[in-house]
Amino acid sequence: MYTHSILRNLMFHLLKACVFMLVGFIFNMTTESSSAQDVKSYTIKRSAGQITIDGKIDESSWKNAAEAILTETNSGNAVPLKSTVKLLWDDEYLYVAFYCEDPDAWATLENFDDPLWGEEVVEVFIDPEDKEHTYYEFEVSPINTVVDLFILNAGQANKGRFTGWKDWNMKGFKSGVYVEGDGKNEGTKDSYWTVEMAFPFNEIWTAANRPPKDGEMWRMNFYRIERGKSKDKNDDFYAAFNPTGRPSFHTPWQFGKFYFQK
Ligand SMILES: [Ca+2]
Ligand SMILES: [Ca+2]
Ligand SMILES: [Ca+2]
Repeated sequence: MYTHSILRNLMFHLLKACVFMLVGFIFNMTTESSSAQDVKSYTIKRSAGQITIDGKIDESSWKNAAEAILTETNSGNAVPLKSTVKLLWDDEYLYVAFYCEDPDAWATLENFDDPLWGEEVVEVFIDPEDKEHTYYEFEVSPINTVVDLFILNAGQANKGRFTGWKDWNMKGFKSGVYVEGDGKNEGTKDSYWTVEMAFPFNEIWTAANRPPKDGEMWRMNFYRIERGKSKDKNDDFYAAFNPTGRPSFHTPWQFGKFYFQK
């Protein structure tokens, strides 16, 4: 009898442990998949005519593109300076336009592939496959210096550990910047800077379709780094299309969902 009751107890505890493990597993699966479902989405409309990549967002097509407001990367709270992004596409290019309100835009780095993330910059991360492990990263400064990288990311289970291949360059990428003020020197009184970019679909090698099909979804995120004063980091901010929930841009499981509409 005694042995039986010990066995029964053991079985009961084993069963309880199994149930807890199963519930934990299901809960983890649910929270992981729900994080990808909760990200913001955006519908990319076709451009009606030519987009001139000069940094001026004055083509009539841009007026019909939805304006998405960037918020603080970690928290999703509002940022103190208006920061927005718009997208368009045609058969050849994906077009991106940023607006950055900025009382003092500045930049020192002038060479292609310089480490721009230490200064003021807008950034585009593109993951056409939606597998959350590889993506293209582009950065453009107020003086139109560009760095592009191909990123390999270990994923959410490995806390987004990543490495970047800077020697990868996208052929045919175009960018233009317009500054209402002076984008070079710090301490000058400026109003805003705007950026236009064109990404040739043919060079986005990991995309299933080039150009994308009607209704196709790509994971992407769009960021801005504002550095109030280069010597005083207190008024820096980091803004994102979809907040990443942590102080890092390299969070592909939190990239937004972008739908191409014909
Ligand atoms: Ca333009
Ligand atoms: Ca600034
Ligand atoms: Ca590069």
